[in-house]
This record gives sequence, C-alpha cells and structure tokens, in this order.
Amino acid sequence: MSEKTPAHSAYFPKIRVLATGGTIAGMAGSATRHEYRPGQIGIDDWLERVAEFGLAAHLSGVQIANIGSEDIGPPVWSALHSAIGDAMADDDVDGIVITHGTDTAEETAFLLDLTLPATKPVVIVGAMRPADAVGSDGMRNFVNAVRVASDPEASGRGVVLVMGDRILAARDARKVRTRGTDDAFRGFPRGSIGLVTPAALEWFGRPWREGEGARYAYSEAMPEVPILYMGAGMTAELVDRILPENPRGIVIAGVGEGNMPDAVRERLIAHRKNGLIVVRASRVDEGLVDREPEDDPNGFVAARALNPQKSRVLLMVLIANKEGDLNRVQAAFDNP
Ligand code: DAS
Repeated sequence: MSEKTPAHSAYFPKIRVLATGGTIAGMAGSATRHEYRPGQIGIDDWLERVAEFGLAAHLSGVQIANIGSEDIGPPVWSALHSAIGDAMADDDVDGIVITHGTDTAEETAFLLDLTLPATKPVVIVGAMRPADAVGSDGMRNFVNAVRVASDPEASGRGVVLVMGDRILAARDARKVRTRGTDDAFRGFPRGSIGLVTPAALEWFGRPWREGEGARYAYSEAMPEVPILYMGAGMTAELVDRILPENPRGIVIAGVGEGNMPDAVRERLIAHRKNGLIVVRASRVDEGLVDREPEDDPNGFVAARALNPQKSRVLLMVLIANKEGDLNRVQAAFDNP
C-alpha cells in the first residue's frame, strides 16, 4: 500500500484508493492518438501525480487490478468487496474511491451498492480519455471523487459514481455515450444527486440510506445470468441456446416496454416450470418497464427502471442469496 501525506499536518480526511485500471489509468503514447491501452499507470505512480495538486486529503492506495473494465467480473468484484469491507471497518479510513473503467462501472457500482453498508462514502470514478490525451478528464474526475469521498454528507447514499462534475447514485448511473466527456454518464430515473468540481460540492436532497447495513450478502458463488437482447423476428430457439446448464435466471432486453415475440414468451414460460426467473427489461434507453397483467400467470418479473445490465446484477445477487419468491424478487426491482 502506498501513502501520500499532504505538506502540512492539519487533519485531512483519510481516503483509501482502490485501483482496478481502465482508461483513467490508460496511456495512448501520444496526446492525439485514439488507440490507447487501459491500466498502464499503477497506483503508486498515480498518487505521485495527484500529490502535485496538494489535495486536502490523505490518500492511501491499493492496486486491486489493472485491466480494462470489460474484463472485470466476480473475481475483481470479490477483491473489491473484501478491500472495501476492510476499509469500512478501519477507523483510520474516512472514505473510499475506486478507479475503474467506464464500460462496466455501472455494474460494479450497483453490485457493491447492493452488498455493502452505506456507512462510509464509496465513490467509483473513471475517465473517457486516457491520461496522456489532449483534454484528458481522468485527473479532474479523480480530484472530484476525492472531494466527494471526503464529505461526510456522501455517507448514507450507498455507492455513487462521479464523472463529468456530476454525482450519480449507483442505482441510477449508466453509460450513455461511447465518446466525449460531457454527459457520458446519465442517471435514470433520478438525475444527478449532486454536482462537484475541484473547488465546490453541492448535494441535491438528503441521504436515503443513512446508517443502513448491506441489503444483501455478497457471495463468491455468483450464478451466470444471461441477457437476451430482443430484435425483430427473433426465434424461441435462441432462448434454449443462451441458457446455461441448470439456468436460474435470465434477463430479456425486450423491445419497447419489455416486449418479445410470442414464441419467445411461450418458451420462457416453459422454462419457468423448472424454476427459471425471467426479468423483462427494455432495450430502450431510459426504458421504464412496469408489470403487466400477463406477468402474473406467466410468472415474469418487471425490471422497472433498471436497464438490462443492472437487472442482471440484481438478479445474480438475489439468486446468490437464494431469493426465489417472485413477490420478493419484484419488490427488489421496485426499490433497488
Ligand atoms: N477501457 C474501457 C474500460 O476499461 C473504457 C474506459 O475505461 O473508459 O472500461
């Protein structure tokens, strides 16, 4: 672990930085080249660079991984969950910052939000441009993330994502652009829960999970839950092909409000008889999916405001926690 103490000895919040790689730690080798490699800067080097800004915080870093977030899943989730649990129990840590690729930041944030207590600030942050690019956004996003993690007001909100001067709750955050630093992430159905710059921080509304413990246990045995993205004319055979051995759950990224061809619906109903949990989400951006009358006889769950990828995370956590009661599963989607 590397430690960076500010020049003078006044009390500063103690922030644990857990680095996983991504573009924020990426290098292109040229300020104008598009191609770059994520995860090129180690946490020690990163904290050296940050020390130049003289932040009013004491930063200690741990390298959890150094990879693109397209390769992040249960193994890194487990390492992060364990490191955050240690930091939460450490009286010498006031807040946690996770540096992470943007491609799957919303899934990691939501997974941790579901399985961690809300008793200390936990902030996930990334970048849309590598560290050596013209107009790189990583260092600004990181300084903003440290500011948020240093504020006691950030506690009681679960995991939050900081990108582009915005603060988004994990349950709302999603990546909506593949390029550009403005609005690369937006919140749905709730927008920003605050705004932050290196010089200012403003919250909108009170914390909604003050003092709350973890809502679900974290499990090392996360089940595989596929997402079947619906397109016009797709056939029922695709359902059988995508389901793993002994399937426990599936998320349908449906057309419109979670709709699908009749043949696909019938095949899913047939699998319901073996205990498969079916969640109807939507491929539509900002796609709210409410229950419809047929969900009761079909035994389907409506994703409500969760997009397909976050519906998958919640369903994985519910199955890992042996939650099979459809009413309780629906309640979890109603209030993520
Ligand atoms: N390199 C991709 C990732 O690690 C993109 C990024 O970080 O922004 O998610």
